[in-house]
Amino acid sequence: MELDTNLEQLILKLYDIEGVKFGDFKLKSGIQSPAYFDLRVIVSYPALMREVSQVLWQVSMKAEKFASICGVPYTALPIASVMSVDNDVPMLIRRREAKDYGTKKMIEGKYNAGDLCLVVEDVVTSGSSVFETVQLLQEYGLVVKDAVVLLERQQGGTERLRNDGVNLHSVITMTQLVTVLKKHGKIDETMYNRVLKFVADNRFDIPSQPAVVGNGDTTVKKAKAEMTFKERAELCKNELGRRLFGLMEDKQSNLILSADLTKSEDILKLVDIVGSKVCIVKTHADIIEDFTVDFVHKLQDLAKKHNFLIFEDRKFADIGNTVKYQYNNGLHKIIEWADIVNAHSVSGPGVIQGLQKVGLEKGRACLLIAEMSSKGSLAKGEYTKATVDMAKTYSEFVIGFISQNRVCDDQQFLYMTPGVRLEEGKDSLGQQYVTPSVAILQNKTDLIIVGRNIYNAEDPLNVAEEFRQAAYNAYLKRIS
Ligand code: S5P
Repeated sequence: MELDTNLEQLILKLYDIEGVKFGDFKLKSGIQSPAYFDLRVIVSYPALMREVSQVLWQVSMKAEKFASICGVPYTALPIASVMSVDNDVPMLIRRREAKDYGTKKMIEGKYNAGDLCLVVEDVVTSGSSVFETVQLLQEYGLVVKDAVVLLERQQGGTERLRNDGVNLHSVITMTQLVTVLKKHGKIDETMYNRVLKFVADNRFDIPSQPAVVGNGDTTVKKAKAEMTFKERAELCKNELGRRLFGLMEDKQSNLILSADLTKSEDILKLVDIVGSKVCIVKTHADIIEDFTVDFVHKLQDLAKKHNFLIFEDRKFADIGNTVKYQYNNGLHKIIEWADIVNAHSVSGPGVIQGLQKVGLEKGRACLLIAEMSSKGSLAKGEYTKATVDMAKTYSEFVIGFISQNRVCDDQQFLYMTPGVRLEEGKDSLGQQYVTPSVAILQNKTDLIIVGRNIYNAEDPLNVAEEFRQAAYNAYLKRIS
């Protein structure tokens, strides 16, 4: 466990610039920790930045020969840049801003499918940040076998990553760090013991029976990540929401058809063709030129035949009293036939109160629009956060969100993403598209909403099946 003097000096420098601190710190997770690391400060110390990059480069020699390197954003990004320039090895940049740059490539730089890429990180705790970057690189066809990290906190990250098929090579471990700092009188014996006890007590262990995914030679073992739809159903406070969670798993579909056609006959024809592939059919009643009660009855018959729910994409946005009438009255009488409706949060909680006043007793449910797929949407940042808070307050009626990302961690909610095509891109009126796997795996939403790509297809059934498989397999991968 002896460190050479250069590494000892490096640890002391990191301590001096307050990249490593000791005391009582509340971590993001809410846990109280005696040690805290913030290596972002390194950018203010160029000589130290170079030194860190050099030691990381040295340990990267233990890795299989790689074609490029990629830093985990943000702290490791400048470190990877220095490693790249100093050693003349190409770099890739992983984007983080999926939210506002939905259609942009998430990996920047030149690469070929099958290239080996080394991931660079500053600190590893559970290994999840490194793994997220690895997954994204893999989605773009790159291969990752190794990652390097400056500080391994010894809380199970190395083991978890190994379980995911990634060898983590570290420059310094937490034990080495506190040993050096104690030796040089920077921390006392009590703090030294506290840190080591904290590490031992807060390990992220690998589940005893990891799921096995993949096939043939590429089979890897992965830690179980997340609850299934069926498990999440139990958290949902709305009966229809619970039914939807179950239906998705029974039908193996997290695909929503957006039936944006203007003639009722065309809609019914399309829905009968693809109904078996979807869990929800979404309508825009106000674009249907020949809307009648008869159309509604036929749509409901199809919903029974193919077992899907009906979602009227009305996007209510007025005061409570008005939306109550818009929902219950008027030509469309939406309350009579739509299982699910949605609302903008812009007018405040009154919009939900108005809708739930008539909707709850009929067993209906609502979604809030937390983000939009269109370019320049104002639904972001604080607006999105306030929308999430509103949903939590009214979770008997609100079952989830229209959003491009998993806008909160709460698994009682469903996250539904529009703007999905088999290839990323955009239309001429501001719509921005991501692929099913970006939506479900990377942005961690639950359902995809697809319109034109299906109803304009020559063979809507086959295309719908392609979307169903892509979205459901991405979900299976996420929970495995
Ligand atoms: O942010 C949004 C929210 C919704 S509900 N962006 C969207 O595109 N939608 C709806 O999803 C939109 O009104 C349309 O009905 C569907 C997307 O259709 P597509 O043809 O672009 O797949």
